[in-house]
Amino acid sequence: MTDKPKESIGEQDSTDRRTFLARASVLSLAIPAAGAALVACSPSGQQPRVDSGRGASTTRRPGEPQQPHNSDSRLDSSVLKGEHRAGTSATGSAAQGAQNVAFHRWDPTLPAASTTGRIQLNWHAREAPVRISDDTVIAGWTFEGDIPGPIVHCRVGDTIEFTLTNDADIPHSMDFHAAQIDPKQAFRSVPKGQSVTFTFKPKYAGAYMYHCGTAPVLMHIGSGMFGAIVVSPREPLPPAKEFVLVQNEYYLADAANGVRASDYQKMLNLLPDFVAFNGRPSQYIKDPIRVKAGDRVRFWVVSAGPSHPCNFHVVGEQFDRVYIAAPPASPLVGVQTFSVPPGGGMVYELVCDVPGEFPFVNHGFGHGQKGAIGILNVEA
Ligand SMILES: [Cu+2]
Repeated sequence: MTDKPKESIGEQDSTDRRTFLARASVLSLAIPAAGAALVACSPSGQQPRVDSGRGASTTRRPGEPQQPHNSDSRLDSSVLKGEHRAGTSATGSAAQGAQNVAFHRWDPTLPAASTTGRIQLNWHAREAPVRISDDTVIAGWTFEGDIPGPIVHCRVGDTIEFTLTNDADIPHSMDFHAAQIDPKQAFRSVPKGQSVTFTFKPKYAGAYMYHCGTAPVLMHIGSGMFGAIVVSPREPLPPAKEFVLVQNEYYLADAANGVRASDYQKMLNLLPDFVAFNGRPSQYIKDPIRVKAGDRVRFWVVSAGPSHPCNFHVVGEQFDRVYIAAPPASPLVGVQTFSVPPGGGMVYELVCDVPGEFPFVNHGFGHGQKGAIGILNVEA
């Protein structure tokens, strides 16, 4: 990994387009799969080239520090072009019709796994406004029109046949963390109107992130292109009430025409406006997750980031099992709090011995206070 803290978080006030492009290239080169996705989305549609960084050209003004710059990044960084506000997600149709977008509670219930051993997914990358609370609509970049994207639930060894079609003006892609596959091909960016198809068989159980890997990845995840794929083991886990929680941060510009766009500079500065479970800050305070006393509860928790972990804790409870990797192997027993790193997923189990209202929180309370909090309501 190339670590460039000065360029990532140092100069906060620069809006210079050239500097942004150079930074975006630094980010993409720092992440091999993203770099591959970057070069694979050449406008000419030619064979993707290996992006080692060595062949990168440099575009800079006299006196500017030299940074790696890949000329193919023009397409990916088209977020900066056109009539929308530079460096934000207010592209294409992301902000259109926002006043008419209704709030809906994002259902955290884990859907049943496919019983056929085969799942076909035909998804679209779409720009769409998303209401994340009563008073906030964001200009979203989405999978299937919502944030997070749909939950996928399969079992180890199932076949996932996935197609992404890009309806948006700028390129997008899909990176499933549950796949072992050539990222240069499968996770490549596709321009508007085009599709990418790939097939994989998850090898390990767990809660896995998926996300758009198009450069700058920070911008694409930060604008809403992420979700969870839950891979259950072949041998079913003990019966439980199962829920999926995907944590993410929002970094938002001021409202324009009733919509707040995601702001790339704020993402670089790592200080979110909101942190949410399943895309909506504090939604499960207003409308709790309900179970019965005696139930075993299993949370499949993914931290989508883009930059912060989820320090998951349930007030008044203890986890009798935490699987930091593939369940049912090697559980941690008797855990109060355990952190899911950005880009990771873990499985938390508890038994609700007594009725009551149990807050589940990101115990990094700056994040809890910004919306990474909900209520588990245990009814008698
Ligand atoms: Cu994207």
